[in-house]
Amino acid sequence: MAIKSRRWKTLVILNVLGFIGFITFWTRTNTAGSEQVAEVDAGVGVERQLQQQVERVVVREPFSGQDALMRRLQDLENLVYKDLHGLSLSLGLVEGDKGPGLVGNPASVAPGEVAKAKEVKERYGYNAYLSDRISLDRTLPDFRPAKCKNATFPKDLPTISIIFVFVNEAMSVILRSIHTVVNHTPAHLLKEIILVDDNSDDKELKGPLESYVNRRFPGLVKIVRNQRREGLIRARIEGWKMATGEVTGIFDAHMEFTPNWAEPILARIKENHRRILLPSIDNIMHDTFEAEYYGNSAHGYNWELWCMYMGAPKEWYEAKDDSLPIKTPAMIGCSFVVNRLYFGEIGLHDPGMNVWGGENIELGIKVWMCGGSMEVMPCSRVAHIARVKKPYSPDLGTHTRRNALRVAEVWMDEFKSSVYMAWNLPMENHGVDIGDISDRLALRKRLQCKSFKWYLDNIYPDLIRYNGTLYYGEVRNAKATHLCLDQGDQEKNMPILHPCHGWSPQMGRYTKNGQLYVGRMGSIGEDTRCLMDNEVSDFPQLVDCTKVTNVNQKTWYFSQNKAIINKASGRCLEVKEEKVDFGHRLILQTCTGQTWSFKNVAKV
Ligand SMILES: [Mn+2]
Repeated sequence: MAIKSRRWKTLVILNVLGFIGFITFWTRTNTAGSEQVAEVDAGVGVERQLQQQVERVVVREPFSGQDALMRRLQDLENLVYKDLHGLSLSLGLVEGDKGPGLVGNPASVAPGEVAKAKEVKERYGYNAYLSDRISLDRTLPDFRPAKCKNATFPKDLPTISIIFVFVNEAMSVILRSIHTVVNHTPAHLLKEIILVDDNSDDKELKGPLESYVNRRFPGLVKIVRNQRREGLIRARIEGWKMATGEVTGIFDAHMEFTPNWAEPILARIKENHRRILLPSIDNIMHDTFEAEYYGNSAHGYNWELWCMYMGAPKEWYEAKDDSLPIKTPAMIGCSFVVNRLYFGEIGLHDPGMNVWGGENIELGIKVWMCGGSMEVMPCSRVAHIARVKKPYSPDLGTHTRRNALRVAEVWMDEFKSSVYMAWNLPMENHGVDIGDISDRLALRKRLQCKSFKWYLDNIYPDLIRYNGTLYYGEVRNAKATHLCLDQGDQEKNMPILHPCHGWSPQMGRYTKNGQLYVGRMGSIGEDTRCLMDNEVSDFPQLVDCTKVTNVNQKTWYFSQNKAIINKASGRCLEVKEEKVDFGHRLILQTCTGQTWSFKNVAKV
């Protein structure tokens, strides 16, 4: 339907423009050699404006046959498409300084269009219907720290190729990414834009997108089309192969760029080509397209290798200059800039990873361990739509898990058990086929990279370490194997027995030091709570381990299929049949010989 009505609009507008064009052309050829432009009766105001613009663009040379005629038609076409925005109008889209949502303000659809907009949103994970009405050229508020605004840059910065990867993205959103990057990147630095279509289903993203970019930005845009869906990770690599600029910028195709976003980054890479730079990412709300400032931060991750924002390092705050680059252990992943050849040298993304997730963490770990660095630039700002629904498979976690295990096996040395723990997988016979990693191990060797311990000590000291773990996973008592040790109601600090489900509230860990933790593994900040016998209560408590001053009270003797005995009291953690929720209660009592088992054994 949308395509049909667009086609209809295209026809009408091209007819109108063609008519105006003919008149203009006719008047020009009839006054050839003269500076004077004939007055035409029809469409006076617009016509006059059009003539002035023709004056501006037409190459002045005597009328000489077909060549000149063709050139003039070409000029006319450029005029119509560029200066009068005919091409975007024909697609039902808006260019220039008009329409709703200017300067990043929230926009909304008319009351009568809400239902339609909702339907479109289900498809894309953002309000694509609204996006179609917002100018492809709209600007955003200047969120840069004040000091950035006076910065100057060398003229001879490296050139950049911009790579946008998409699958089934709304056309107006892709075009806004392209328009704003063209608008805000100095032309002499923008080598090319590469669109990687990861086998989208939407027909609009084939011919219509191609003809738009070729006419609107002649010679600037290259398109790579995957014949089958490769996933974001391999699709980025395809785009990189096509690039010729000195630097590559790799982005999601739902971004908006802002003035001077490129220069600070390119200057930083010019100084040292081993730096991977991340623009600061502000948010575009998926519903209203309002731009929202996101504070300056580094990008970290947890042991499942899900990324997250985290505070900048202490030194950055101490320097009291918010325009300085922020050292970061990894990246969120939707936008990064890297010297093209250097990205190749350090092995790009791991092509053996599938679809999405984990590649962003791998790149951070790898670049630091192998002699480079990764930084967030507060002076360089882009905005990104956080989609409520992601493309590709509905269960992205399966891919992320597999990719995370590849990262663990290649890069994490004695810390790799933590990734298995976080996903609650045994370290052997886990049933996840991670594929061949020999190339990646060879890469690490070839680049003579440092150890993961060095990386943790120096680059990501905030990540809580779990490599002192002996056993992990669900914890069962032999007398009630359908029940698992569970953190229970967090407020009450009382662990319980609950039917087993294996999710994080039942994640147990027993360490070399004899501590028994129950609950989700931490990443930075708060750690999991541990079991304590306060020598008074008949029930165990689950508390912040760092606050227990009597070490013996939080220390337990245990080995697989044996009793769990507290060091301070000598009492055992046991179960007792009772009329409580699931028929059994956890208690501390004189040992009666009950035994426990953890689901998994950690191995280095
Ligand atoms: Mn994204």
